[in-house]
Amino acid sequence: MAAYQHILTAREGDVLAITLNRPERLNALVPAMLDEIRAAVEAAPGEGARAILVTGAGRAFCAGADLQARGDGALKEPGENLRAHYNPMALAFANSAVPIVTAINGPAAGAGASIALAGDIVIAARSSYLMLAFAGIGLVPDAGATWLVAKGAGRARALEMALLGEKLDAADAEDAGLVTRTVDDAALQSVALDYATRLAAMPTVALGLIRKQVGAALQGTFEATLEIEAEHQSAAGRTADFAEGVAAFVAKRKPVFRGA
Ligand code: T3D
Repeated sequence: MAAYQHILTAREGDVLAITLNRPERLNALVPAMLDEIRAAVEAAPGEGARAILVTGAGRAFCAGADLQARGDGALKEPGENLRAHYNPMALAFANSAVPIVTAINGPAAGAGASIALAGDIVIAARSSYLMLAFAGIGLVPDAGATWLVAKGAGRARALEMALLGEKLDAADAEDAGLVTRTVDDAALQSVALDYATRLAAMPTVALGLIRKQVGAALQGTFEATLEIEAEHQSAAGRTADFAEGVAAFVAKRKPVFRGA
């Protein structure tokens, strides 16, 4: 596994745990950190990980772009920065071959909210919140936040969150359909790891295809989705895990999926 400067990575069985690790700045994002997150997500399946778990070090999940670094004048103009660093990271999440669980342990603001909501399963600590903190500094939502919130919660909620930039607490985020489950703060990491571990023991190829086809369904027509389902079913049907799933069902035993 590569060594990183701004994130921590650790293996928990077949789960790759990624911890955003700039706690002194609430895990605010700098370009090198975005590149590291992308690299870790992209490398995970090749390194044998069958699920990814993302969380933050310290009291925050992530406070979005590092505004102090921008104050230093060290950064490119924002659009360029998005194309070079944020968008490749967002696409790495969207295109991951393995499922992603995010564990929101505290504030998830700006592009930090985008990362939090990029999980397939989003577990939020009761004290955590989401905040589209963009308009508050004269910017617009980015790193996928517009799409993720509008698709996840609908137009009215997306506009409210993006225009006003207020905090949305975990329980309200769950009600809005943005969060899978809200849990007590003390239980967050174990619940999130349980989900990731469960996903890592499932038929990985099928799960990767499910991620893709749900993404495609949110953008395509019913007819197009039917065709994608058929293509994906052919691919899933060729896996050893499908053979194992059927054999286990017939033998009335628990399947053991190998992820291929
Ligand atoms: O080119 C580009 O970069 C374009 C891309 C933009 C993407 C974006 O994400 S834009 C949105 C950027 N993020 C924000 O505007 C959020 C800024 N942070 C906050 O509003 C608040 O910190 C929070 C609501 C997230 C949390 O508030 P609170 O009261 O719990 O903490 P705090 O006291 O504000 O922050 C604690 C420390 O973290 C503090 O440092 P200090 O005073 O203890 O030395 C604060 O400056 C630092 N910090 C928090 N957020 C950031 C940050 N430092 C740099 N960048 C931050 N985003």
